[in-house]
Amino acid sequence: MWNTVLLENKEGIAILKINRPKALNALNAEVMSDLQDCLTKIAADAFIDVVIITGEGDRSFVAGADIGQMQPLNAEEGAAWGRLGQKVMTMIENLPQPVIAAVNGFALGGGNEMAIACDMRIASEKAKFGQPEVGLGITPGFGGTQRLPRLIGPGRARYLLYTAEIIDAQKALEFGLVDMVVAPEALMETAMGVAKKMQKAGKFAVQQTKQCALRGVEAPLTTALEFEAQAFGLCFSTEAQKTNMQNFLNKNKK
Ligand code: DAK
Repeated sequence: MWNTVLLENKEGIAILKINRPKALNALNAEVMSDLQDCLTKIAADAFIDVVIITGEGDRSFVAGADIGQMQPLNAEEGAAWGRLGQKVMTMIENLPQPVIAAVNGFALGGGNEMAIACDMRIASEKAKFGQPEVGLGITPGFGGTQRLPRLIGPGRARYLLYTAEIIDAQKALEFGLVDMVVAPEALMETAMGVAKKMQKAGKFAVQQTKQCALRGVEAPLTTALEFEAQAFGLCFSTEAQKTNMQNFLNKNKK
């Protein structure tokens, strides 16, 4: 359906692969356009419970925005490209389903920004992370200056953002940039295992919890707690809440 993005639905778990392996899955205009289309479809698909994003091939998740395509841009075009990238990363972040980044290799620049727009990150031992933009004479432009400090704290984020240093998966784990590090051959199996745990939980409850986690951090605590109270209340109008709680009560009677 798309040239640069592959989408497969494995029993309700969608695997979205960035598919430009010869360019280490660098994000060019075609990938961005395919991604917008694909993410719109995923958001509206009631048969997708969880999304896993990964890169095609065994070398790279996404090695950043396409440098060849960016090099000739003027200031106005650069700003437009940055806004498009921000829009796509925000589409990933705002998907109703939880999103796992299965980082199989390089996650650099726009690739790291894509990984941090996901709900969580599972990394292969071979993965490498960084924001090399300042070395190219630009700022990170797909949300990195804002999402990275929110995820790992201002000190570590500024270290990565200002030095352009590339770190390995173990260091990324120490920095809190990734949540788990596994052997390369175990990456997809581990991501599927995590996805299945979420799938087993109540779908509505998981999606509401995601909304609270996402919106809450941006809001003052009192407003965020009100989101939580409303989401909590809404769950009591679902079949899953009645059935799952009744099952628990029945089990305890035996
Ligand atoms: N763009 C285009 N092509 C890339 C690429 C990239 N980011 N990364 C790799 N490739 C291509 C290489 O050109 C090469 O293509 P061929 O020569 O074979 O045609 C192929 O992938 C294999 O790469 P290498 O030959 O370089 O492979 P190595 O193993 O030697 O090195 C590497 C792997 C990942 C260390 C190296 O490729 C590398 O350093 N790549 C660039 C990584 C990088 O700097 N990424 C950040 C890109 S900048 C903004 C908007 C957007 C952005 C910023 C601001 N505003 C509007 C403010 C976003 C910026 C970025 O993401």
